[in-house]
This record gives sequence, C-alpha cells and structure tokens, in this order.
Amino acid sequence: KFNFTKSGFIGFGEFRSMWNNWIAKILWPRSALIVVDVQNDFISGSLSINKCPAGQKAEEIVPIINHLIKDVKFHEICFTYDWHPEDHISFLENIRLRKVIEKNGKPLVNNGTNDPVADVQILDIVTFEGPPKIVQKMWPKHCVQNSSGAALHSDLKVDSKAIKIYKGTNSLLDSYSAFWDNLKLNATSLDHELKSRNITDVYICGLAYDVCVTATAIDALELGYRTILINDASKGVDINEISKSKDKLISKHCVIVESNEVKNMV
Ligand code: VGL
Ligand code: ZN
Repeated sequence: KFNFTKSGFIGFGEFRSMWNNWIAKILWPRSALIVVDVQNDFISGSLSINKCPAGQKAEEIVPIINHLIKDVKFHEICFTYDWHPEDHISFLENIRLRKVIEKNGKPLVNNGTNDPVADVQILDIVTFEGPPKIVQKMWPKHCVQNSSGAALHSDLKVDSKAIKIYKGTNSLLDSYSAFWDNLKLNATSLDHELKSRNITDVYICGLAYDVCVTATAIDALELGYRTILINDASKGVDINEISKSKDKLISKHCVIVESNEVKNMV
C-alpha cells in the first residue's frame, strides 16, 4: 500500500475537509433557510416576545419569512421546534422538582422560610444541583410537546418536504441551538440533514433573536457553514442582549443582512 499523504499527495480526509470548507463553498454553494421556533407560545402565548422587555412584535416576521420562502430559491428549508416535556427544567412552574443551589450567581439562602425558591422569577438564572450542575434561565411553561402553543404560527407557509427539527426534548437539559443542547452533550440531526444534502450556506431567522436564533447561528459557524442571519425576520427578548448577540456573531464572521438583500445572495 502506498501512503499518498506522506509522499506529498493529499489523503481523502484532507480532500473532503478542503472540499467542505473551501471548494464547495465557491464552486457548488447550496443554501438552506432555517426558521427557528416560530411557534404560537413565542408570539401570542405564554412566552410572548411582544410582552418581553424589548417590546418587539413577533408576528411581523411571519409575512417576511413567507416572502423569503416564496421568492428565494433555497435548496432546503428547515423549521425548528422548541419541544419540551411537561417536567422541563426551564419552566418556572417546575422549579420545585429539582434542588436549586444558586440564584443569579449567589448561593441560595433559606431566609427563615422553608421555601427558598419562592421569590425566583422569570428570567432569573438559577443553578440546579449536579451532576451535572445546570445553570438555567427560568422561563414560563412554553412549547409543551403537541400543545397548540408549540404549533408553528398558522400563517407560516410550511411545505411538507421541509426538514423539521425538535429540540429541548430532554427534561433535564435545555437546548437553545437547533444543533446541540446547551451542554453540547447531544446533537440533533440538523447538521447531518444539512451535510447529507450538501448545504454550504445557512440563512437563519426566527425567534428569539437573542436566544435560540443566536445560539443556532453560533453553532452553524462552528460547524463550518457560511452563516447569514436575517435581521428583520428575527425578533428578540431584550434590546441589550440583541445588540450583544449581533456583536458576538459579527466577531465570529456571521453576516447580518435584511430580508430584501437575500434574493441577490442565493
Ligand atoms: C427560546 C426561551 C426558551 C427560543 C426557547 O426559542 O428562543 N427562548 N426556550
Ligand atoms: Zn424553551
């Protein structure tokens, strides 16, 4: 057997890596639109972005996304679902199901009451006893599997051929990114679905800008996709956090565009 790598030729693994990371992106770019969590609970339901500190109108993105689906020739379209079991760790309603050891970075003190978690509120960050220790932002109960709140917005144009990804299905672990859970212990099938269809470029939009949209874009960059975030097709929880998310994404070479620019890119 000849060892081509040692004699100066490139091996198959090296060729594949060059193909994925450099050659295909130039010679054979293929684009996917990833629509993150455009579900009723984030629009009109329990975790309505309209009622969050940023005061953005989540439903405004629906016609924008429909236009993108209709007018832009994406090779693939993917819809992600936040898809939690009833006893999910992120629900404030479930805080007594597990032992809390810290709140917002400070040890939880039992100040005379025997209910030290009584004053924990939505958006507080609590630490649950491990192992593994879980640091978790608390949210109201949302997107329970098969509930109407977990359904996609009814105006959204969903093709039956679209890829569907369900995340946050493990009770003990939240999942903001559509690629990995928050501890990167388990991957969803999204990377495999995209790579097996030779997708090189991902266009990401949806809800919430500063939570699941940003987490998905950061993982897409890390997984080697050319990553474009569609600004006006995404709405978020907190203006400050949205601004920090954009800075972080740009520093990692994500491209942030408006929806009317996408047609000339794909
Ligand atoms: C999300 C909070 C909790 C999101 C999901 O889709 O951005 N946010 N779960
Ligand atoms: Zn969630």
